[in-house]
Amino acid sequence: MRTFRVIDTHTGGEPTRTIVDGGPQLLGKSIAEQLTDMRENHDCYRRAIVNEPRGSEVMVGAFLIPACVPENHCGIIFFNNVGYLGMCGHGTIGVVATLAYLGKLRTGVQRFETVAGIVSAILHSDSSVTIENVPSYRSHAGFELRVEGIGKFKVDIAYAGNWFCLVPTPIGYDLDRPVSELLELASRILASCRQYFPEVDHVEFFGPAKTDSGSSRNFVLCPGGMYDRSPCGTGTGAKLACLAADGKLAEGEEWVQESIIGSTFRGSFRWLDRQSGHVSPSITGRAFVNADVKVIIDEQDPYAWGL
Ligand code: PYC
Repeated sequence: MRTFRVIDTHTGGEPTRTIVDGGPQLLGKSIAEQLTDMRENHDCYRRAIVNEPRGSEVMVGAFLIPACVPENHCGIIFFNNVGYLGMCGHGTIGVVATLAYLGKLRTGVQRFETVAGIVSAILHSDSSVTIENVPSYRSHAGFELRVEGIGKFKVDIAYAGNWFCLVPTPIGYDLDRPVSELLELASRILASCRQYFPEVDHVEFFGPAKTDSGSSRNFVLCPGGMYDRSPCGTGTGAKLACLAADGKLAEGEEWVQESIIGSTFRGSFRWLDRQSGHVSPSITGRAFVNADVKVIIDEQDPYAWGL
């Protein structure tokens, strides 16, 4: 019988399950090399904690590894039901809450190594967390996408640690439609978009905010075919990069992104390079710890390592 420890959090409704003890010893000098080792030799840990019967398709996992550079707090490898994520905003907020719960968070701004680059985070006295994401930018503006049976419409393609297809107006769909319909539409858009931009693995719809304090509401399709319950940290970063490029939001101005379930992230950006449109997005949200679990791998259980 093998055991390891995970801490569950949710950030605006979106879960993160962090392996804090008993995970694999990864080989490699950089996080990229360690990701390769995890993917090729220890993928069973990913499947065990995010896939059924222990996990679910909405679960995002995080594995904490020692920092390659001593000043950084630690490295984080994020994963989901179908593979690995370059970065995860709600997940980073969840990891900070987890480290605080364990009493392992140092004070002040902490730097985390992710596959996409360095992300800094600070835990505030009200337990909210602000993360500063990797450099983010819009690569294509108003790209005309044709989707069989739906028609032609314009989308933006942007990077914020993950690649997004941003659909400004969900083509005759409002976000109050049943989630199953939004999922189907977003999946069809993703399939079309990937013919031109194979790197894109998230689709984001935008609609008007539901509350007076909100700037906009979104719906985000994630790579595993499920939708983000939170406003998606990297998705909000991608939106901020587009708003910056369009001159629709000023540096430092606040953008309140509502999720499909009504949870919110507060965002703003700092210019890194106006010419190339690179920004540094900041996202503030709050995560709650909701389980501290001993995972049991019973070698007699055919599904111990997940379906
Ligand atoms: O918050 O960046 C995020 C995220 C990516 C996928 C699910 N959540």
